[in-house]
Amino acid sequence: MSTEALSSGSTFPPLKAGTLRIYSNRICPYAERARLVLAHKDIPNEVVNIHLSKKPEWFLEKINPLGKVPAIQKDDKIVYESAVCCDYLDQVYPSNKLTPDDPYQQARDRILVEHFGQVTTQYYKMLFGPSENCAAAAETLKKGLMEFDKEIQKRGDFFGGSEPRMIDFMVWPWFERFHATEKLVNQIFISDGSMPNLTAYMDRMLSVPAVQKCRLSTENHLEFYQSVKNGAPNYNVGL
Ligand SMILES: N[C@@H](CCC(=O)N[C@@H](CS)C(=O)NCC(=O)O)C(=O)O
Repeated sequence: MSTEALSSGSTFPPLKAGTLRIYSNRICPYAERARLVLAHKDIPNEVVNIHLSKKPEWFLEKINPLGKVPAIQKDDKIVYESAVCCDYLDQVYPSNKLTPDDPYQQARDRILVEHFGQVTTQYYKMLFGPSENCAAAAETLKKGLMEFDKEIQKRGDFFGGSEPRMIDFMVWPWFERFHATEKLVNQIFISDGSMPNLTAYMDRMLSVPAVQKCRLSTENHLEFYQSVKNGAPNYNVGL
């Protein structure tokens, strides 16, 4: 169950022995990666949401000196950085394995995640950069996504092939936000029909149980981004 984000001045929520905890935030796409893995593998966990602009002091002191979500904790073991958390969870809870056994496929998937990093860079430039650069960033973003449209055509229904695998959960959170972003910045970069494989993929992902469990609606994302633009991010959106 997701609860309101804890802020500076809050006290550290006592740990329950043997319970896996995720430090998360309802709107963070990186945290969503780890929550998708937890949901897909049906790993019991407790969610502690962190207010990202008024972080609890204990979060930096005890959990992640980088101050970022996600982080996961079980007893005295703490792991952070989304890709590290996801790989760690996949190894420690091996049922419903998400990472390919074949080292070459594993390497290719990691390379694809690196390429996706360029897509997210353009995405944030478009969203939060100077408005005069927005159209150019949207155009570059679209070019980047075109490559993913070609890639999924080669790979199958999902980037993981016939079913969603780790690679899908690493990239999905941004796809989830694209329709809200198009409305917010008034730029079309995915809904113009030029990437039919990718838009079919987005529809398909919406019926994946882990995605259904973790996602926020387009309206929720829109509301959050608007709250950021207004200077008062609402990290409890949808609660
Ligand atoms: N490289 C990190 C990025 C995580 C990240 O940037 N999380 C954001 C929220 S979406 C955050 O915690 N921001 C707080 C901050 O940077 O101070 C990861 O993959 O986990």
